[in-house]
Amino acid sequence: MNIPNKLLAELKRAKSILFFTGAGISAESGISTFRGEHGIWNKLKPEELANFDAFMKNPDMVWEWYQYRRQIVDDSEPNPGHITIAEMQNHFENSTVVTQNVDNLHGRAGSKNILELHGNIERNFCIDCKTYYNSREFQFAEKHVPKCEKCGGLVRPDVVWFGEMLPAGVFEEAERKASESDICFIVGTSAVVYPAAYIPISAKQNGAYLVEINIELTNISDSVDCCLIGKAGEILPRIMEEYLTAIK
Ligand code: BV8
Ligand code: ZN
Repeated sequence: MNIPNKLLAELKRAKSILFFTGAGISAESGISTFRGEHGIWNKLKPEELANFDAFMKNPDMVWEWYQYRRQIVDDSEPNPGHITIAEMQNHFENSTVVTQNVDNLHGRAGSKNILELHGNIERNFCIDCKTYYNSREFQFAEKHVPKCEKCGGLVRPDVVWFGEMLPAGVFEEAERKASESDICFIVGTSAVVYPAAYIPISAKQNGAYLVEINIELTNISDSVDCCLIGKAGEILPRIMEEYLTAIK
C-alpha cells in the first residue's frame, strides 16, 4: 500500500490530529463489528438488544449479551491499529481519540485524550440509584442481571443505547476537538450512527484534511480527502513508518 505524499505532507504540517474510530478498528482484535458481512446485527436485532425498552422487557437476555461481549473483549488485545494510534498521538501537540467503541481497547493500547461517545462496557450502573459497578464485580458466567446492593434496582451496562442521549458534554467536547483538528482520521466505521457521525463532518467544515481507513467504501467516502482501502491494523503502521521517514 502506497501512502500518498499529500497525506504525509498534511501530517508534517498538522499541529492537531483527531482519530474518529468505530468497530472496524477492533475487528483485528477478534471483536465482531455491527454491520457488514459478519456483523452482529445480521444475527441479532439492535432494537431487541441495544435499547432500554429491550432491557426492561428482558433484562437477563440483554445482560447475558453484554456478558458474552465482555468475555470476548476481556480475551482480546489491542491490535497494531490501536497501538499505532497511541504512538502517533505522541507526535502532535494536540491529539484526541473519539471512539464509538465501548471495548476500551484504545485505553489499553496507551492512547490519551480518549472521548468515548457510546460509553464503556467495563462500567455498569444501577438504573434507580445510579450506583456504579465495575464489570469485574460480576462473574462472566453470571447470566442473571445483577441487582443493586444499595437499593435492589437492576444494574445495566454503562453504554449508550439507541434513543439514549450521549454522555453529557462528551459529544460537545468531541465536536470542539474536531473543529480544531488539522487532520482527522476516520477509521473502521460505517458512519451511519448519529450524532457520532457528525464528528468527521464537523472536522471537514472547519478545514481539516479527512483520511478514511476502511476495508470498503462507506457513506462518508465521497466526503474525505484521502480514502485508503484496507485493514486498519495494516495501513496505520504503514502510515506511521512513512511519516517517521518523512520527518527525519
Ligand atoms: C441519540 C450501543 C438522541 C453500545 C450503539 C440523527 C441525530 C441523532 C440521532 C439519530 C439521527 N438519526 C438516527 C438517529 C437515531 C440513532 C441512530 O443513529 N440510528 C442509526 C442506526 C440510523 N442514534 C441514536 O439513537 C443515538 N442516540 O441520538 O439520542 C436523542 C435521545 C433522546 C432524546 C432526544 C434525542 C445513540 C446511538 C448509539 C447507539 N448505540 N451501540 C454497544 O452495545 O456497543 S450503536 C453501535 O453502532 C455501536 O456502538 C457502534 O459504535 C456504532 C457505530 O457502528 P460502527 O462502529 O461504525 O460499526 P459498524 O459495524 O457499523 O461498521 C464497522 C466498519 O468497519 C465497517 O465500515 C467495516 O467495513 C469496517 N471494518 C471492518 N473491519 C475493518 C474495518 N475497517 C478497517 N479495518 C478493518 N480490519
Ligand atoms: Zn441502586
